[in-house]
Amino acid sequence: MRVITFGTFDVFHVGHVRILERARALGDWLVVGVSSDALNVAKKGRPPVYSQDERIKIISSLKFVDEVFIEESLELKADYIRQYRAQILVMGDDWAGKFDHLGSICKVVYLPRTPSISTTALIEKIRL
Ligand code: C2G
Repeated sequence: MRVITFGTFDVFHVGHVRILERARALGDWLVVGVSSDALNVAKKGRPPVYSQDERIKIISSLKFVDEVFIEESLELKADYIRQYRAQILVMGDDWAGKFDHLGSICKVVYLPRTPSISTTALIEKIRL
């Protein structure tokens, strides 16, 4: 089964590792859409700490990731799912319910987030 997931994966941390590991375990091929710098500027008003090239390099180096591409728009999920022939879409449960409409083209699974860690919390901690 081919699994797809999406994310920014900025300031890479163990919560990111755990969702990717669990996503891969649902099938035997994991494709990861890494959000572009431009998408982050448009949606969050600032670029990520790590550039998209750095984020792509990190995600590509993981043993449980098979394929990586740049996610250029949040609205193109159905196209990416078809293009990469994914049978399962995995998202963290911070997105619960948001992608249920894609259930017509693939199985949609929301996995629990790892508690007590986030890019935002890490940035705050480093700043102190
Ligand atoms: N995550 C997690 N546990 C954490 C932090 C993050 O399981 N403590 C998961 C998120 O639920 C998400 C993935 O790690 O599935 C990547 O998180 P983000 O980089 O915050 O991704 P996000 O900005 O939510 O994705 O189409 C989605 C976009 O690409 C944006």
